[in-house]
Amino acid sequence: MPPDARLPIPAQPYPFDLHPSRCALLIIDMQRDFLEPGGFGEALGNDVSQLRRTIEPNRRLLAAWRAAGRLAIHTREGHRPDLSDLPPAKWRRARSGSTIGDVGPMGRILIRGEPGHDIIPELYPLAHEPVIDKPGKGAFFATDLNALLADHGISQLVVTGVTTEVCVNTTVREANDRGYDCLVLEDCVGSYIPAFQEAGVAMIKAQGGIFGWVGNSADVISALETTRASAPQALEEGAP
Ligand code: TIU
Repeated sequence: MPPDARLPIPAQPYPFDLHPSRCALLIIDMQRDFLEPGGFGEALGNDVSQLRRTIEPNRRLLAAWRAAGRLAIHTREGHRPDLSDLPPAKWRRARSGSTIGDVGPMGRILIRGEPGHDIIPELYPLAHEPVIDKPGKGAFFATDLNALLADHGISQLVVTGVTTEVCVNTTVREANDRGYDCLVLEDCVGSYIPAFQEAGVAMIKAQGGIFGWVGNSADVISALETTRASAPQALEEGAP
């Protein structure tokens, strides 16, 4: 693929001009704590099975993204074991039966280094893929994500993960204000609350794309495969 290749992706409110050499895949918080029973999501009173439909499309997308030799970045929401980066307000509002820092079936809830904090096995990062540990909902707050994207010459993000109206929306808004073009893939983002899935997606693309674009993973995968078919050698070697 030539470095200036552009792939038109069907999206709303209008097609997204994907520039692979300037675009990163940003997978938000696909952690056991949100997707598996016994973690933070369930502690907040949610039915975690609502998110599982996002796993397979994310898995296929990540495989295609890796095959195209492009940058994939993973994020994890969580806190230091001594809770020094946990604002008291977040702790108070996360309280139910158990809360951040309490011991659950996957270790201490939402604490870095614990089994529940890690990415689900289906989407586990490769050794060279950056993992951004974030204490907040947005992936830019109190992290080096912006510096990392600048280092890689990234100006566009394909955004997936959970949950649609919380960490995905917060991150897309942060990214938009920093000048990134964001394409959110509807089938690869999920919410515990069906009405919020719908609203969370709608508010990204409303008003002419006020925060970004909304598309689906099949269109991104087929666009990447088109370029792969035309230059299989270069792509397999991860050349620009
Ligand atoms: N509660 C909820 O829907 N989400 C979060 O707390 N974090 C993320 O979205 N990752």
